[in-house]
Amino acid sequence: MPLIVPPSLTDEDGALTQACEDALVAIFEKYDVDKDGALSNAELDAFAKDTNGDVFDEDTRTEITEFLDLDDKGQLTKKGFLQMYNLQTSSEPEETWKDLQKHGYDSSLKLVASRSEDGDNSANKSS
Ligand SMILES: [Ca+2]
Repeated sequence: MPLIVPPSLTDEDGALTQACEDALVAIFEKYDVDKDGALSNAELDAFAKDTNGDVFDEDTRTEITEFLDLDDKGQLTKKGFLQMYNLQTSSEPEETWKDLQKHGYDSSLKLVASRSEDGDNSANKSS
């Protein structure tokens, strides 16, 4: 595989770039099946399986509930999801790239994988 230099996922302050955040939010919303703005255990499991091939282990779960933003039901919020990726990206950007590619994004953060989203974008998201 040729060595490509993808755009940075973080800015000078270590925050996720807008393009990166947009991609992650889209992934988050894909797995937030009931659209309550947070990932339940089942939703998080589905995400982890698609991303890593397996559900998060106990340690990772503990870290998530200990360090990341949760809603009052203990579910990982969108903010927490972005926090998780901010942490990972600052230490291991290549891991985040791997995850993004897994979810169909190319090295310029464009969604390239074909998804069945015909008629699936009618949801009116007004937060
Ligand atoms: Ca949810």
